Amino acid sequence: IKHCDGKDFQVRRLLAAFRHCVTPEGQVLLKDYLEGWKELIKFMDALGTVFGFISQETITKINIMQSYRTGKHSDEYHTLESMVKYELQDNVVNFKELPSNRTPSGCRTLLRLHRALKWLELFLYKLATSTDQDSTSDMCADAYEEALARHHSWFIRQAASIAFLALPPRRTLFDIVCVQEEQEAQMVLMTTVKALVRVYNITQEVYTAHGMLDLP
Ligand code: 1PW
Repeated sequence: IKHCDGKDFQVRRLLAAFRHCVTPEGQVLLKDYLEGWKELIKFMDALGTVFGFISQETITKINIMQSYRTGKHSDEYHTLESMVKYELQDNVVNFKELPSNRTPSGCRTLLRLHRALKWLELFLYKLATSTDQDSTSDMCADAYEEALARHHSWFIRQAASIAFLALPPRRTLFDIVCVQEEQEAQMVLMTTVKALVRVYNITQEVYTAHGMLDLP
C-alpha cells in the first residue's frame, strides 16, 4: 500500500512514541507524548478534510505544549510530573477561567489532550473487537459520547458528529493504519490500546492527586 512508508501515518510509530513516553520510573516524558500526538495528526489528516477542524484544534494544543517544552523553562517541562510541580509552585496552573489573551497553562492544555486520548483508546478498542459489519462512524461516535462529548460545547459536538459520518469503512481504516490481515490488525490495535491505557492511567493519577481534573 502506497501510503505505508516514510512520512505518512504509521501505527507502529504511534505505538513506539506512547510506549517510550513512560520511563522505567513510571513518569511521562512530554517529548515522546507529543510525538505520539503528532503521529495522530497524520492519522486524522489521512481521514480527509472533514477531520480538518479536529486536527487543527489538536495542533493548537500540541503547539502550546511544544513552546513550553522548548521555551525558557524547558527543564521544567521534561516530564508531566515536573511540569505539574513547576506550574503549581509558580502559580500558573489557572484553576479559574483565564482572560482570553493569556496563554493557557501546560496543565490545562495537556488535560485536553489527555481526555481526547481516552476517546482514541475506546475507538481503537472498538475497532479491534469489531467485524466487517460494524460501522466505524458508530464506533467513533460511541467512543466520543463515552469519553469526550461531556467536555465539549454544543457546537463542537455537532461538528464532531458530522465528521464521524464521513469516516471511511473499516477496511479502508485498516489500510490507513497499514495492517492488512484481520488478525494482525487486531493485535496491533490491542497493543496500542494497552500502551495508551498505561499512559492514560499515569496521567489520570497525577491530575487526580492535584485536584486538576476540571481545569477550566
Ligand atoms: C478517528 C479518531 C481520532 C481520535 C483523535 C483524538 C483527537 C481528539 C481531538 C478532539 C478535538 C475536538 C474539537 C476541539 C474542541 C476543543 O473545544 C477542545 N479541545 C480538545 C482537544 O478536546 C477543548 O479545548 P478548549 O476549547 O477548552 O481550549
